[in-house]
Amino acid sequence: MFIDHAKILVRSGNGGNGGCSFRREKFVPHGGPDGGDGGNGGDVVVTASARVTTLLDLKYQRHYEAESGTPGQKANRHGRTGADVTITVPIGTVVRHAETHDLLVDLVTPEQRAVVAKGGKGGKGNARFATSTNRAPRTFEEGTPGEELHLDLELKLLADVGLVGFPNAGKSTLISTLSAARPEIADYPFTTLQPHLGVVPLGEYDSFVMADIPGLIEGAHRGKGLGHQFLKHIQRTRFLLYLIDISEWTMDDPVNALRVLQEELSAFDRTLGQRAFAVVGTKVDSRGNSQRLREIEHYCEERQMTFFPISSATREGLDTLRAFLAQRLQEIEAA
Ligand SMILES: Nc1nc2c(ncn2[C@@H]2O[C@H](COP(=O)(O)OP(=O)(O)OP(=O)(O)O)[C@@H](O)[C@H]2O)c(=O)[nH]1
Ligand SMILES: [Mg+2]
Repeated sequence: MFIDHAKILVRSGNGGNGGCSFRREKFVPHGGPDGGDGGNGGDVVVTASARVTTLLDLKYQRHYEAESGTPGQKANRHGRTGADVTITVPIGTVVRHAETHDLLVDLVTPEQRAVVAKGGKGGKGNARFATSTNRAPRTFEEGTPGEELHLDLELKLLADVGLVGFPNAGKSTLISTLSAARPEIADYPFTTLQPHLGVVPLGEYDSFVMADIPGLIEGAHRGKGLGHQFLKHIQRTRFLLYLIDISEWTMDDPVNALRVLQEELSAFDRTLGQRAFAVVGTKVDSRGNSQRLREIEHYCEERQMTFFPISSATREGLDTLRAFLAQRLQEIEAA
């Protein structure tokens, strides 16, 4: 199951108290202070891993507690440091303080890690308080307590190109033709119920990441269909493709489809509506209604929108589209 939001409670370990003891050896009547320092408490750490793709585990385990440090011991022995607890989350996870909503960390690279609750410090043992005038101090420090806080974690996928379209437009088919991603594909609406990422290879060394999200319909921002909850997963893309089904099997007016999609994106996030994009007419292997193709082509031409006719079935236009995306991403990066 794909879960992109979770709230958890974390607690770092307490610092151990400093020790308070005196040397007691046979034949040494007044031994000096020998209480060691307390151990530091363990931290709560979050780390991003490409092997994790959902926050589902955090729905099952909602409490995370690091170990406390142990107290300092006699004979100047330090207490043991408490073990950290590490929470592994998908890349693209944004961690916020649940109450203040302050951003704690945005984990955008693999293996990136951050301490979200610092362990308490161990206290000094009485051995550290000995001075020339006070050779037998009973003073020792207490360890400082760990922190406890509620965290709000939200996964916002990271991808270069986002696919947007009505249900059945051919989004999942396109990503599965260009990448190794294997989302479900079927001839009914709302086949895809969760976002999928696919790595599109470019030659031997280069690649970009494409995101397929569930289909959008008019009124998505008011909760129609699957709503617009999935749009957050293309919020961080640099380029969008609006996929418009131009085959004879749909009744949607292609120009209206494009308008509705753009409006839905703008209603969700104005900047998303202004993101760089191109329009893609899908399923051109079905030429039953070339009128539809001409309409959308003409509409795009008039508005200087880049348009690509493609067919994932025959691969027509796919190489051109991929090369265009590679080029545009490079330009966007350079800008
Ligand atoms: N003839 C033809 N059919 C296609 C093409 N691309 C997709 N289809 C068909 O169109 C239907 C819908 O394709 P999907 O890729 O599942 O569409 P989607 O946009 O991911 O749909 P949702 O996940 O429901 O939003 C499937 O039956 C596909 O086989 C194409 O290039 N040519
Ligand atoms: Mg799909």
